[in-house]
Amino acid sequence: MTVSIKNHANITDEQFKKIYETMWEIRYFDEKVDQLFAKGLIHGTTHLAVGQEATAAGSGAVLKTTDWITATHRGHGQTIAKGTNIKAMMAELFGRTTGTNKGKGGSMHIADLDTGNLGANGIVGGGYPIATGAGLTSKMKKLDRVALAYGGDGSTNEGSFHESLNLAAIWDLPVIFFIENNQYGMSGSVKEMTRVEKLSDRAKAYGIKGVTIDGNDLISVINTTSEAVERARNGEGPTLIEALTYRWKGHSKSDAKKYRTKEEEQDWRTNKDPIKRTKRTLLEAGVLSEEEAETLRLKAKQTIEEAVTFAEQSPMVPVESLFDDVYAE
Ligand SMILES: Cc1ncc(C[n+]2csc(CCOP(=O)(O)OP(=O)(O)O)c2C)c(N)n1
Ligand SMILES: [Mg+2]
Repeated sequence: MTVSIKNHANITDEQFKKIYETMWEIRYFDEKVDQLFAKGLIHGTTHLAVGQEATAAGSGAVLKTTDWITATHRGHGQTIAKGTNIKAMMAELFGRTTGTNKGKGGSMHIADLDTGNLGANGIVGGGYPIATGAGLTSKMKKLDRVALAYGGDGSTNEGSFHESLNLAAIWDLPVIFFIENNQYGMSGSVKEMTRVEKLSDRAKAYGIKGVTIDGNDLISVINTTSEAVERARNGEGPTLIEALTYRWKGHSKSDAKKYRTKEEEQDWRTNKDPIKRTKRTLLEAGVLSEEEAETLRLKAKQTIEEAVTFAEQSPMVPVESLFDDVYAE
């Protein structure tokens, strides 16, 4: 049965419950990573997407497993929403052989071809040309697969973004450029970094459709992404989606967040929390009861705890394997 919440993707009640659970998995995963990093159990650096759960969960939910994504440096949520095994993700962060990349990639290189995840990327804007190439593959081989490239607001100032949009436009490629505008690129406010009012206005320069949405509104994310996916599958070319959201935590580690006010942070946390908003929407639509919502939240928490146990009990990467899988045969 479809719910009374009007949605372009015909998401069912059961699917909405799953999406709600996914949002909690994303939140608890990144909260846990934050704690583990502070304890020195995870190394390198990590970029957390706490507060950005609706963009990942909503867009991921309308893609098929065979569709592709390219994730960003802030990509744990995008990866969870696309269906990657959470235990393997956690093991990857712990540098264990059971990780998605056999423990040698870490946070910014998680990739999972089985679920269509072509990989996170430490190069800002690095995913756009890869997704555009995937879109070209799909078109030339008639695969009926779409490619969705996630990016941040800051990445839209990179040359790779503009070149990819132009190529995808002139060749009508089945690509979706999904911008998570979390208001800042490191310490730079988006308002200081571009003269355009909306990042989606940049679509006009390439003659494609661009739309700006409330990225903390799950239904809006689902509707907009599924319309873009439909256009892509129908051969109508790429779409640029700008989803307005906010990262609750610092850019990466060691960020004193001097470039924004406590009041601004508090406003996003209390009044615009995407999980709280989704819960309210689903309760009002009669999709969820308070008890079910609580059960799903606790289930997600449990999933993350089990992932940590799995990672801790997995073997470390042996030194002898240092050069395995580094070069293609
Ligand atoms: C090509 C490139 N330039 C600079 C950096 C350093 N860097 C890492 S993340 C980041 C900010 C990216 O901002 P945005 O695209 O808005 O993503 P967010 O971190 O806000 O999710 C920068 C400048 C990089 N990794 N790659
Ligand atoms: Mg940003």
